[in-house]
Amino acid sequence: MKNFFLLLLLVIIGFSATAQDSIRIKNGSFEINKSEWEKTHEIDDWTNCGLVKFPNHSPADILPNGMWEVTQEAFDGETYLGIVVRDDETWESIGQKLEQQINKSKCYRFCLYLSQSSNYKSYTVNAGRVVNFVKPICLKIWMGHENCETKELIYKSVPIDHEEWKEYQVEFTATDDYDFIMLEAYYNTPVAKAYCGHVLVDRISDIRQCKENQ
Ligand SMILES: [Ca+2]
Repeated sequence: MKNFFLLLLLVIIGFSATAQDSIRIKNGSFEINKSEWEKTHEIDDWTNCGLVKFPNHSPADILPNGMWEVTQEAFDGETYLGIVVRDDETWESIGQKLEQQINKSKCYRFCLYLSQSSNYKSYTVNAGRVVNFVKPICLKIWMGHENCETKELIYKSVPIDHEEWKEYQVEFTATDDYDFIMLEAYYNTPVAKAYCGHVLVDRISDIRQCKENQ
């Protein structure tokens, strides 16, 4: 019986250590109640930072939703995130408060899945017509002290130009403690002229501290 309690104690300690090492991204698979989303266009657990910066533009999309001729299947679950850059120097982004703080000088890792749709058609005022938003763009990931703040860039993807979902690994060591994360669509810079493009995002894993030989 003594051994049983000792074993139980070790399991509890092990579980606690694992829990502390792992920071969950809330709704990292971008699943929604579709009828609610159609009414509010709010994404559960995320703030639409693009609307804060560019209030006259449309919000980030949960797809597929019957719009923009996007029919790509989700990598995980039913839906995923679609964020765009536009020809008028505006772009979409979303953010959330992390359940635990990211600590400075510690190495963290997580992964996510990215792809591009062959169609993402929307009207733009600048062009005066419907444009296919398919010029490849990058995904930037920021840390901040407040929601939607771009304090420290921890990741910038390559321009995403593939229709199949591919896993991308993020590894970072921040220079400060942070409570907020933000995902941002951005042009493949340097760029002479703003253009229309998009990136699709699905299944962001938990953020874990780096371990040797991992
Ligand atoms: Ca999903």
